[in-house]
Amino acid sequence: EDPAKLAEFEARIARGEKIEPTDWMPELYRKQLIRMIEQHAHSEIIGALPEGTWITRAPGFRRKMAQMAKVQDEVGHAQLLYSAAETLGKSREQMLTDLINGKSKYSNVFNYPAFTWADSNIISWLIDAGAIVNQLANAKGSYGPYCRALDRICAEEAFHLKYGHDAVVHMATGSPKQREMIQAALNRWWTPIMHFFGPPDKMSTHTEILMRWKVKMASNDDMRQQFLDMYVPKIWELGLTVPDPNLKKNPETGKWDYTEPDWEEFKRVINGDGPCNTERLAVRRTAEERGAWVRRALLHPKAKYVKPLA
Ligand code: FAQ
Repeated sequence: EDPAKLAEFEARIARGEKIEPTDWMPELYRKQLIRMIEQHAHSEIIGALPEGTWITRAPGFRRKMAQMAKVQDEVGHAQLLYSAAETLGKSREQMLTDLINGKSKYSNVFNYPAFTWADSNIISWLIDAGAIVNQLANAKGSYGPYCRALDRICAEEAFHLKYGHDAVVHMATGSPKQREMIQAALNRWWTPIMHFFGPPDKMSTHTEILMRWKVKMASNDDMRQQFLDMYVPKIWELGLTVPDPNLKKNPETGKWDYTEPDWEEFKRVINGDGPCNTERLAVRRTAEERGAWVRRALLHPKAKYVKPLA
């Protein structure tokens, strides 16, 4: 790679300029962004599934409507992110093929089941909270199309967070059975949530280069700490407990001490061997097969009402 071009590229990033699709960029920057944005897009469509199963079973009409709107938003986020990734030269079809074949990763958390309505509420509150911590930071990053997509996503996620918080407050201040259900769900989700921010910095493969090029604006451990700072007090406020006896803020370091979640479990889950990986991919595969005729019709040169995409 041309050292002069690389130096200019890095100088632009240092000045806080955005890199746009037609600008020169190192191949590794392109490759890393495709990997990360694609994984993020897949997480949004797969992420729609655990909560999606609760649309028909949400308690009451208003909750059903809100749940449906939220799930629909998540799928919309995937659309924005696939478009952002496409600007880097990988087609949407290829990305979806790689998802279905298990070649691309997506967030660990969506490989766990939402057993009860309370699980769905914990996802809506705390997974969205984690996503916002990550996305607000990275929206200030260097790649224009990804940052603009993240800005729009964050605006909608802010609504999801309020919806999720409201649902959890309702359960936590409800009957003893409701409190028991929400506590049980929190216990089930705590480890996956701790995993959500990625492996500890010392084990992270990509953080160094991604932070140098301002794609990632904070390390995995820093994002995890920020999440704990913002949400552990809110969890405690509701009279709920976190299933980690070692979780406490260390007055000396100003950081949270916690028990390391099982990183072997994390590796298994992100590499295809979690409780729901097979089921999640099977749903996507069916959706692809059933939607194939729509895509064929849209792309047909004689399609009358729709401008061909290609
Ligand atoms: N799950 O070197 P690092 C959402 C992989 S959106 C699965 O630290 P990096 C919205 C990583 O890919 C949630 N895999 O990686 C919603 C790499 O594997 P590779 C998704 C993970 O990229 C809410 C290996 O481990 N958000 O929730 C995970 O520097 C509610 C080494 O790791 C994003 O994708 C994980 N948690 O940092 C929807 C945000 N963590 O590729 C519905 C964008 C790590 O070498 C309902 N992504 N891995 O084979 C990022 O910010 C980063 O990619 C990280 C990982 C922070 C996820």
